[in-house]
Amino acid sequence: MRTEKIIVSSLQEAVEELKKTYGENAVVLSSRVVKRKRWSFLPFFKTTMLEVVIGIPEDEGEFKKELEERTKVYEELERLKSTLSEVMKSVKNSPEEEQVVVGGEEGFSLRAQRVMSRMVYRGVRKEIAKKLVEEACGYDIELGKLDFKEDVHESIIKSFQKHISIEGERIFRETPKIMVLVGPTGVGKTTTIAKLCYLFKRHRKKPGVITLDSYRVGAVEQLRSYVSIMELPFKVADSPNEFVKSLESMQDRDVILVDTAGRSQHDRLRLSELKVFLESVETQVYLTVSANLSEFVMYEVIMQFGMFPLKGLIFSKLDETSYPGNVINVAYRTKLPILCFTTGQTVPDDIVMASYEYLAKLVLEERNELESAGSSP
Ligand SMILES: Nc1nc2c(ncn2[C@@H]2O[C@H](COP(=O)(O)OP(=O)(O)OP(=O)(O)O)[C@@H](O)[C@H]2O)c(=O)[nH]1
Ligand SMILES: [Mg+2]
Repeated sequence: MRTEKIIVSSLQEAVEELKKTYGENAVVLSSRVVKRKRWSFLPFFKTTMLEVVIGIPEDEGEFKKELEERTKVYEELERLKSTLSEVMKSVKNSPEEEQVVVGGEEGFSLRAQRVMSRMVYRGVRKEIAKKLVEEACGYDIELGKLDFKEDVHESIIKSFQKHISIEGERIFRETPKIMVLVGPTGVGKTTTIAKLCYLFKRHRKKPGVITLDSYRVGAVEQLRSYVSIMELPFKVADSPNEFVKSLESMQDRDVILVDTAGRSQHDRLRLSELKVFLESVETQVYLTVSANLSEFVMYEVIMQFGMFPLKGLIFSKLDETSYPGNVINVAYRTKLPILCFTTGQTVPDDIVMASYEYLAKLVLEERNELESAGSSP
């Protein structure tokens, strides 16, 4: 194809000129506005004209081929433009840190990659985030990639349901008879018991409380004051024998919550003492793990307290961690059910019974979005 430039006053004029001079197959390839002197005898007066590049086919077959190629290039450019605008949007909407975490997940849509990045940024391990997002996605034929088939939260929740076990609100329907809270020192066992008592009462259950912690100065008084406000029966048991007697005295209760003294996960002797208490009756043991620990230390705690038949996990001090994703990693790997989270020092408000919805919020939403969504149940 041969090209030529013509100067005309309008596109209409260009098309007419083109047909008249170069025949039916000539085409307009491009045009741009230029300032030109229309009448040479007027030295300064310039007017707006169009410079049009026209293509004149020399050979019909060649011309068609060239036209098709140009169309392909335009289509390619359009596609590139839309991908870029998707990239720009995702860059604009996500905090800077999130962009660097995951990259090169070629098989995933940008949206899926962004969700993965956000999860990793919140502390979920990359391989776990990838697995969870993969499960939440389906193959999108148009994109040629894995993408969410429905709402992102809904899809992630379905994926969590396959991999993470939750106890949560179920304890208010299928209430265990004796719930024992164990865990390292100062993780929040006693305050969690007070919070749980309040929730049981709200669900019209009758709780009672026994403490096995008479070691720490003030421990008994701390719990007694919470329990007396709620007008619940309360006993202190110093020996396995007393423990059994206290349990018997609370037979009318729907649930008995048992507080224990904090034990370091390294103190096997103290842990064994506690084991003697718990062997005397059938109990449901929940391990309280502080959410602000590193994932490694969480496993260490779970291993050492694994000498008890653990029924589930309570993650405390969620308000003190920037990496709630650790909770997902631990639940994903250990398959232990999550009972609840504690989110602050205030009794009874700062507790959230675990749910898949809350887990999804934890790793997908901004911290302030989560707080405004309410941390109480
Ligand atoms: N920030 C924050 N503090 C909490 C939370 N739960 C408990 N605490 C605080 O942690 C401290 C220890 O709480 P306790 O309930 O006494 O902990 P414990 O596990 O019973 O402690 P020991 O009986 O000594 O092993 C207290 O100051 C609580 O107010 C929580 O979810 N977030
Ligand atoms: Mg305590």
